[in-house]
Amino acid sequence: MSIDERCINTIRTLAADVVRGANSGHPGAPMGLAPMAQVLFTNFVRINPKNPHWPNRDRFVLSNGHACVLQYIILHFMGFKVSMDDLKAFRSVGSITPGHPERTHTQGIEVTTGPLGQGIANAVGLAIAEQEMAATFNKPNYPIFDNYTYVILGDGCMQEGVQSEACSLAGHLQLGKLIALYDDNHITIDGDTAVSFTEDVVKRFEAYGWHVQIVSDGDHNMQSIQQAIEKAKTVTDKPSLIKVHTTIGFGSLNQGEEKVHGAPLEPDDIRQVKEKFGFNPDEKYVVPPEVYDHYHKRAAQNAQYEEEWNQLLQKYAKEYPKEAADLNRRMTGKLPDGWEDALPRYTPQDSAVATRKLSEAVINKLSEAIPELIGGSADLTGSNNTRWKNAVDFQPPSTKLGNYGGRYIRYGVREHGMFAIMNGIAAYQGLIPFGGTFLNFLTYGWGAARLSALSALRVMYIMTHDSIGLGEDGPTHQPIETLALTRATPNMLTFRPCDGNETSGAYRCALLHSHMPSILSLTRQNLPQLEGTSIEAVCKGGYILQSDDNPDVGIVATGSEVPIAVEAASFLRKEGIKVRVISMPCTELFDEQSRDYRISVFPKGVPIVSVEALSTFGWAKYSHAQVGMTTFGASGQYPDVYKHFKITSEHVRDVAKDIIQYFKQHGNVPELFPQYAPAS
Ligand SMILES: Cc1ncc(C[n+]2csc(CCOP(=O)(O)OP(=O)(O)O)c2C)c(N)n1
Ligand SMILES: *[C@@H]1O[C@H](CO)[C@@H](O)[C@H](O)[C@H]1NC(C)=O
Ligand SMILES: CC(=O)N[C@H]1CO[C@H](CO)[C@@H](O)[C@@H]1O
Ligand SMILES: CC(=O)N[C@H]1CO[C@H](CO)[C@@H](O)[C@@H]1O
Ligand SMILES: [Mg+2]
Repeated sequence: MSIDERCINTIRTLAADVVRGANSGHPGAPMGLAPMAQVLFTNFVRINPKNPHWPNRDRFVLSNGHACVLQYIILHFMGFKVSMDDLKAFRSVGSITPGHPERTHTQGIEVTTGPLGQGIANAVGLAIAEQEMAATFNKPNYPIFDNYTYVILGDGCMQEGVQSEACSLAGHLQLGKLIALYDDNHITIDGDTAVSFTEDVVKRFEAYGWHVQIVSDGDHNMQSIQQAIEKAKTVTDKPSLIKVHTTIGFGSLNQGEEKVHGAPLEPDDIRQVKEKFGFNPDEKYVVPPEVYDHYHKRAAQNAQYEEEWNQLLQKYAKEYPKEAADLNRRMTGKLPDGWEDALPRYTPQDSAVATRKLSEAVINKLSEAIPELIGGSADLTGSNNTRWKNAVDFQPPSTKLGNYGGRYIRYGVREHGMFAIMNGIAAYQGLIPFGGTFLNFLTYGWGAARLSALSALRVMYIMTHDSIGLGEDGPTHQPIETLALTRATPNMLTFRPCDGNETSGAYRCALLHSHMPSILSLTRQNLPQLEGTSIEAVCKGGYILQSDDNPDVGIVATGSEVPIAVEAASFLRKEGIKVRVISMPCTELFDEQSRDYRISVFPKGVPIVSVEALSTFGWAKYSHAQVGMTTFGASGQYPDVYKHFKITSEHVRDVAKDIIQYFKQHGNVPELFPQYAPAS
């Protein structure tokens, strides 16, 4: 038996043991993918367990994340911090070997995968980032960034829409360093792919502009896998797809059937697998020393590659000190000194402007101050205002539409793809992505947006047309429930700024939170610059914009409804009622403030009315009465739509008066942030 066969059989038996040990998981794909992984990791993928974050490492993505036992085993073989005990703890709470790969949990996992289709789209982002970094930092004789993004994906990923969006763009962008291996095993959970997936994948990818090869026997013919990857590397102007025919659960009595997809193999089956592959059926979790040796040799070789790269970088630093310093800064995640000074500030005398336009002003400034910002839009550049003045498009030079040093990506009408690609770009290190579309289309790509949060990536979602305030386009385009969802999502910040200062403040906080995504919810309609707004206050989440002493009532509002609250307050004052107006650009950050601060903003005994032209869901936490949406919107000129749904200063005034009356009659105003008293 060759050493390669020995390694492959070890992967197969160990995968069966690990899944059986956890009594949960997916043995079929790892067993079928073992030869592919063996070829990839012992000949191609350059990663160094001693320094998992080496900038010019190859990136590997397991898009069919359910096969993660395979990835954990390879990392273990190589000497990453994944021990045999970690493998034995697969899928248990607190382990570094969760049920699907998570970049925040395990060294060597580049992106979080499992929701099918995301990984391949992330890989497109990683490959974009590599091209961008290469174009920015490489100099003649200094290929500082020149490495590959390898992906394995299965039938499930091939069927998902997000994959099509991203791969179509990858073909257009001619991402020659992206190499995807498709595990064509004809099986998904429902059985043979004949029941639902009969398209010609090869033709589809060729039509996208990919270079496509077929390996007809991925179970035995390592040579052909090897040759196909070598060939793929020589194709520099197209991404590569290698369709590899494999047998799911290879070696099991149920090989080739859906039974091996997602359940542990029966103990008897595992015994016969081990006998077949030359292992003692009475032993578990066996890794022959020669297998470790083989992988450790490869790891040592990779460490050597890194060493050579470090030397290259040292020479580079002497010749290009400025670039080297910037590269170093970016890799450590530090923003450039003084970037905050670039944020525009406004005075109350400045004219009324839509926050999407104010956002454009911020982007114009920050694109210069922060060279690692890389923007884009899902075909709404004009109305999103996401493209700065001197922006160059990120495009293959052959298109004559831009170049790879360009920092503006034309994502096309591909929201889900854009979000997943941004996750890949952010995961690469050294770049900060932002992308624009209408707020209502955030949920078109929610699968990826949620993963930005789960995997702690600084991605900025520039979401315009953020309420019924978009007017004529009507309810199909008017978000209602969207911000309730983003606010309910852990590790994600939702900003709805009300004017220029707050828009600058929203960008500031978004950039300062380096381990979470931010949603910037921006208006189409013009908004006045409100006396008392501040950049700095945005990071507190909510603050007193204006207040009479001992107010009778408070009005809390966000974004375009803050001016409505201010006008309602002036009406109330005319009637001798004392009012406080609270601007709440980010409820999540407000919730993090001390209870003392929160009570100083929402004093005990003062009834509060909330105003937001989106779902009222969630506002009961900050108010005793809510003005907002409880239905879908309507098509019409935006002032008429606001009137129709009674989101007006007059109505807010009336609700405020009503609630003051109500509490006069009914006694105590319920406290909004009661001190938690644990039961004894
Ligand atoms: C977005 C998404 N939908 C559904 C699932 C549940 N799921 C996990 S694996 C799988 C089938 C995948 O088939 P394939 O990629 O061919 O994997 P194989 O059975 O060959 O291992 C499904 C539907 C998922 N993980 N993600
Ligand atoms: C914006 O903030 C500055 C302080 O940074 C302040 O002087 C100015 O009045 C604020 N603008 C508005 C419109 O409140
Ligand atoms: C640092 C490093 O591994 N660089 C390699 C990236 O890939 C190219 C092409 O295979 C190699 O020539 C580099 O040495
Ligand atoms: C539709 C729209 O608002 N387009 C605007 C986008 O931004 C450019 C430049 O700021 C304006 O000129 C357009 O009117
Ligand atoms: Mg399959």
